[in-house]
This record gives sequence, structure tokens and C-alpha cells, in this order.
Amino acid sequence: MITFPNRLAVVALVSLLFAVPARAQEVKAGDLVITQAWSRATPNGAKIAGGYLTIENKGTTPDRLLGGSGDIAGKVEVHEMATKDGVMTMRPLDKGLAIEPGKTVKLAPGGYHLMMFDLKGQFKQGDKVPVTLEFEKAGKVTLSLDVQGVGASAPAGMDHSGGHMEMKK
Ligand SMILES: [Cu+2]
Repeated sequence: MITFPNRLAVVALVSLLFAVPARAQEVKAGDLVITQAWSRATPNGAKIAGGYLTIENKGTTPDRLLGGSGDIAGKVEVHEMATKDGVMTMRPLDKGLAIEPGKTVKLAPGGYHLMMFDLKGQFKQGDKVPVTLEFEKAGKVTLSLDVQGVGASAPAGMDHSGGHMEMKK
């Protein structure tokens, strides 16, 4: 016979197993709708990680993603990545990333991304890492990044710890 608390434990375990990748979080901030916020598991001792998300501007005025913050990182910046002369380069967007009205901007591996520096701990698959984003108009928005596996959606050689990366100031 299964007692009630045990049954609860089984239900909790099952929902934990199946809930991780399935339910995409949707966060609204003013006219902005943010979905698919995720990151990747980091190697032990890693000090940097990328963060990815999709931002839709349903309003009629432009907004800008200026940066972010979080307890998990000493610093959170908005970066742009591009290939120049066969070398992957990335640079911080000092003026932020424009989110034009009626448009959807995707931060994804190989393009725009959040860059988290000075990590306070390891990201493990299944973790939900809270970060606070700062927009020029929508203000501060807290959401959590769903941590995926180490190689998730990453084209080869595009991770930040790779040897082909150059930091541009
Ligand atoms: Cu970067």
C-alpha cells in the first residue's frame, strides 16, 4: 500500500523529470515578451557563460536591452558575435541592443548573447539561473535561464572557451 506522502513524492519526481525542457517560460515587461531564456552547462571552474533568449516588442516604440545583473555573475553584458576574416570575434554592445517595435530579436549562439562574467558557481543541466535584465524603457526584468546540456544548439567551435575567440574592446 502506498501512503499519501509517498505518492506525492512519486508525483513530484515524475513532474521534475518531465518538466525541465518542456515548459517554456514567458515573461512580459511592458510591451516586451521574453521567451526561450536559456544557457548552457559550464565546465567546472569556468568563469564565463553565455545566455540566450528571444525578445519580442509588441509595442509601437523601440526599446533597448542595456545589460543585466545577477547573483550568479559578477557582471552581465550584452555582446555581439561575428566572424571576421575567419576568426570569431565578439564585442560588448556599449549602447545596448535595439528591440524595434513589431520585431523579434533572438539572442542565440553565434550572434547576440548575454555574457556572464565572474561566475559564482557551476551551471548544471536542469538548473534555473536567475538574471535581471535591464531595458531602457521596460526597466528591470527578472527571469531565469534554463540550463541545457553542454553542447546544446551550439555550432562547433562557437563556445566562449574555444581557442578561436578574440575579445575586442
Ligand atoms: Cu560574449
